[in-house]
Amino acid sequence: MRKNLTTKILKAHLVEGRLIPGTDISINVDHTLLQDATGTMAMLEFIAMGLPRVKVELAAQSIDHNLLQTDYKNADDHAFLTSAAMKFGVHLSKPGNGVSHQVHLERFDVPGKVLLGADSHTPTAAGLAMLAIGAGGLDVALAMAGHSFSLPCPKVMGVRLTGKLPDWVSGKDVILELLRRHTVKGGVGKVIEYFGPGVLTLSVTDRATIGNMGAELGATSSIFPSDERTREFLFSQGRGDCWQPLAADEGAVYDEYDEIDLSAVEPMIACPSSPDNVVKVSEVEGVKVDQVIVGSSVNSSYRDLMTVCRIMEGKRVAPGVHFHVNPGSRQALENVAQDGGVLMLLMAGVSIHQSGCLGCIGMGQAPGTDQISLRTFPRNFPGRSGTKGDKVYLCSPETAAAAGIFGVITDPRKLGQIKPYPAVQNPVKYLLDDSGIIFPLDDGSAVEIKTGPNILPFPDFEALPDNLQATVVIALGDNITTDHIMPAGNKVLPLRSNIPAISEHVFEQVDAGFPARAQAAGNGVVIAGENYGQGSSREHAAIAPRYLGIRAKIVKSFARIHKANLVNFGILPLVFKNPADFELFKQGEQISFPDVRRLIENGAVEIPVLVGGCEIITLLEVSSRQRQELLAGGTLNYVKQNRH
Ligand code: MIC
Repeated sequence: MRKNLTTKILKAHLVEGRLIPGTDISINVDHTLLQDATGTMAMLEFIAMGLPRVKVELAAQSIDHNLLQTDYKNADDHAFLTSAAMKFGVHLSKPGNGVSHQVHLERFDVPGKVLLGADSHTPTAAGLAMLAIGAGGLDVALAMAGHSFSLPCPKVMGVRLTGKLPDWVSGKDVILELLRRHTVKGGVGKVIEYFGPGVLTLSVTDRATIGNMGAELGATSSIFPSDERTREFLFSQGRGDCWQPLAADEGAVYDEYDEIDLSAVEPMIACPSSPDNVVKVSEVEGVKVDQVIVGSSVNSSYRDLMTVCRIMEGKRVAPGVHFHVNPGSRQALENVAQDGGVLMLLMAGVSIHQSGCLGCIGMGQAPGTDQISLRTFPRNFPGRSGTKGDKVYLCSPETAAAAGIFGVITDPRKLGQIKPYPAVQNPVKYLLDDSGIIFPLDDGSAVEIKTGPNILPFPDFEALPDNLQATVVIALGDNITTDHIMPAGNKVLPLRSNIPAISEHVFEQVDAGFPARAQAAGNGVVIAGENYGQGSSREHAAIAPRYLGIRAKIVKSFARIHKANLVNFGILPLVFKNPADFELFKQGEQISFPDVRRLIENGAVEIPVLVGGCEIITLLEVSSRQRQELLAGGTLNYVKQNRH
């Protein structure tokens, strides 16, 4: 049968299972990627496995999230991660060197390989034809220890691209158009594979933007073919030897199809406060803007930054607007600087920050009360910027620059009245500088791990009891994000290696009384609607509720990474068999799961729950290995019990 590219890569990496969508498979992992917000915990988990060195072809660790050093905590985490990277053979990208995704794209991504990263935006590597998947930190730590990665076999949605993007329109508009069509749930359980004649017209960095925000569709991953553009990019990075051509077979079959005529794509914008709340920029023109930010996790490459530089060249930022640029990497900034871009931005009144995630994860750059912020970031979930009730829009660098100049949301095609479209291309040969990367030592055994007082050992979680009695601690609606469950921002992020302290912030923006109620309940349950746990890969959205006593979450449907994280930390991920039963579960209700341990041991999919005198059925759809992990109280317990 003629195969699509995703199937070819999965087949080449398959360890267990068959490629039947929805069934469990395990695949070999070639590269792993950690960042500091999820990576401190993941590194602690790797250390707990007791291995002398990582067992993957290439492991990388970036320090890009927790860059503000308002006290010792983040600096201690950086020292811990640096020492651990040196000890275990991991490439370390230093603070200020760049966002993990951009740095990996430039220096490490290899077409055809599998990358597992503790960050939902890991599929940025789609731009270089890598099958890159976001996962919880523990899954990445296990991959670093040489274990295969298990996931439900995805469907493959083929998106045929034709035509060529018009001037003032770029990769961000393509993915926003897909979000408009398919919503934040539309990609769940799928890899989005791009093919067709339009692919060749897109730069690797535009492809990376589209791959990055495939995470917002809920997709398992995204992928582009490896072609001439891929070869040029790898050559420009001095890595031409990594190139190989890769594509779907002619006439390959996909589980689902969509098609985009690139020539017909218009400038798009996601309105507050969801990445799928997308309209044409022309529909919201005239809204006054207070803040514009270009860069961070996505749209922070040379092409994106230099496009903004050229647009701002000889212009001024409108009065009343604060325009920030967060370069994706030092390499991108150095190349922009070499081509005169830094001066263009400074003379226009733009503030240039260090390379890193910054405001994208709420590490600074929070907008003021009622202020409108336009960002090229991937997410605008409520409160994620750090400001309650924030009004954050997501757009392309072109649209961001137009708002910077005019002070109101403006269709960037109007810029054509004042200057020609810059049509910036990525450099043929980048200025290369790896001084921000510490390469692995041949033998790191003598390196001592440095820990600070905020780095606490992983808490003990007990095994699943025979019968479970619990209280409904909270009942929520659809599309609850991990930002709702476990907020980020500069106050909370430094606590990622201190579970007792971070647990006090669970559901902070939704219901500040949650932690106290959960602890008082002893055993607790969370009830919610569709797509529960969408967004980030942060496993703290499972660990911290578990620490507070949450033993089960019963919802209408789960997002993939969050469901896997719940199992990893011993929380039962249950789905209503009859979604209407959702109405029976009110906050404060006492419920019970009779004989739950035996049922799980026996492989039962239907788990009865008693609520207010009725018995309702919930479904536990997990692999047999995950059943063992749930019984043990989590994956770490299971791994420790089975270590011989
Ligand atoms: C995000 O965009 O939410 C992040 C920051 O990249 C996260 C990782 C985190 O929470 O540390 C992600 O998407 O996984």
